[in-house]
Amino acid sequence: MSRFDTIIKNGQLITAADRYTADIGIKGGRIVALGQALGEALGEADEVIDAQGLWVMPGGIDAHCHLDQPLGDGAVMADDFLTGTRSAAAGGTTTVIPFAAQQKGQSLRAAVEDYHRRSDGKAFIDYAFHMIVTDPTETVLKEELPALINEGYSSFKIYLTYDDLKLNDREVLNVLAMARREGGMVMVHAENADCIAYLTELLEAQGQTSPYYHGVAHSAIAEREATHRAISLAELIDVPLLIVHVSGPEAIEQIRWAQGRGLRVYGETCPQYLMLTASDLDKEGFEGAKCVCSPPPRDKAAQEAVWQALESGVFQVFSSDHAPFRFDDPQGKKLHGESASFEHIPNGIPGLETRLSILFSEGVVKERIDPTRFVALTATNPAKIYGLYPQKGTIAIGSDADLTLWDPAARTTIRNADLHHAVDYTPYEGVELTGKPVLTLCRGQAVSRDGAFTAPAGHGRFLTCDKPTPARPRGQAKGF
Ligand code: DUC
Ligand code: ZN
Ligand code: ZN
Repeated sequence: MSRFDTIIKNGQLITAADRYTADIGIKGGRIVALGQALGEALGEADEVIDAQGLWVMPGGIDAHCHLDQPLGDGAVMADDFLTGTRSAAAGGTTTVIPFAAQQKGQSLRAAVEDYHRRSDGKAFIDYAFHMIVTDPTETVLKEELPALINEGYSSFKIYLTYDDLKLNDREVLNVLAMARREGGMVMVHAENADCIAYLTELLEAQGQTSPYYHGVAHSAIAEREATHRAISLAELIDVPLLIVHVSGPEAIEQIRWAQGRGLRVYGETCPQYLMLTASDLDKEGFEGAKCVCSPPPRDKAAQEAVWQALESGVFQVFSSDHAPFRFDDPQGKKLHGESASFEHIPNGIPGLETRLSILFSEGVVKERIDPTRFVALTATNPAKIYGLYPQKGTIAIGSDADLTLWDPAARTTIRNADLHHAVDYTPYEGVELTGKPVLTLCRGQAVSRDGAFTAPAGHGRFLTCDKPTPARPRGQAKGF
């Protein structure tokens, strides 16, 4: 029997901390050796991959994406676990964490069981679940959530907007207190529901209903207010919190303020806030619907603020928020027809496959962030924040051999026809990039090689998550 199943030779290894040239020995899906001149003796490995000239990074962890999530309004997500994880793998991602969403009135346990049925046997890469808590009843808070957190579903999202999802402040406090007791990580969608409803009513009364006005109704002030409120409620309870999909300077300032005061407040942003602006919602006819997401893309100055927050460490996580709706589809963006008001357009844009390449090209190649920070944002920090580290998110002995080999100089142009999701568009059509993932390995198995799939659907395994260390309270609160 060979000492290694696979050796990756001569690559430049990049982790969140280091950058050096070495060989990686893989056995049984794990990294078992790091060194120089591994596998020189004949027969030491079944397979040798020459990574000369390539960068070898931990496979990406996309900690915020939506796959086959049931929606109450008739809209249907285009990607399930098969097409979504296929697309993610082609883009260099080896773990995804989508959402098992509780419908109001539904038990959380039932939502998780349903989501297992939807994912079983379909994924190309590994996956864990966040939960979405919309109905924090006493049973949910006292029984279901504590049990689920202990079983490996250790993070969940709450919403401050959307009528069918939002919690009021008292409910948020109850949920935060439970997270503190049980060690769960809370993610917050921070937009003020009443501000959005007020502006929507005003705009619609004036006939301003095209997709562009989605961005007006979802004001950055509404995002700032909800971000500040979520942080204040978390401070009251003394529990860490992660603000997801932050779009611009107003919310960033709140997070920076909290971090400056020593609070454990984390932030996530996404490619759309680097690449798109409100003008992308202001295209001819219904075209702008392709970029309707919440919070919406803002302006160039906001993009710059998001870059600065990525560079300076205000953000820990860079996710896609892949929320896949087909454009030309009555179950997608055209659910209520092309002349429907913006408020009836399904929210979300696709991005699982393009997330890493965009940050690599725009961030690393253009020298806004260094490669180690790229790894931290896209793999190591999400692994730590969601309880998957060190099994996932790094290159270390004993870690899963989840690795992406990058050609840092390859030039590509994003074309939807070349992507592997089931959505009929990408908001980044025609964007030119430098740097390309050429080989993705999940637990040592090559899954995607130059756009071809080399592992079966079903290779991906469900992962349970530990209670994350970053979810531990500071220990300031009394009486909880
Ligand atoms: N929130 C998300 O997290 N994703 C898509 C749309 C939304 O509002
Ligand atoms: Zn959200
Ligand atoms: Zn989302």
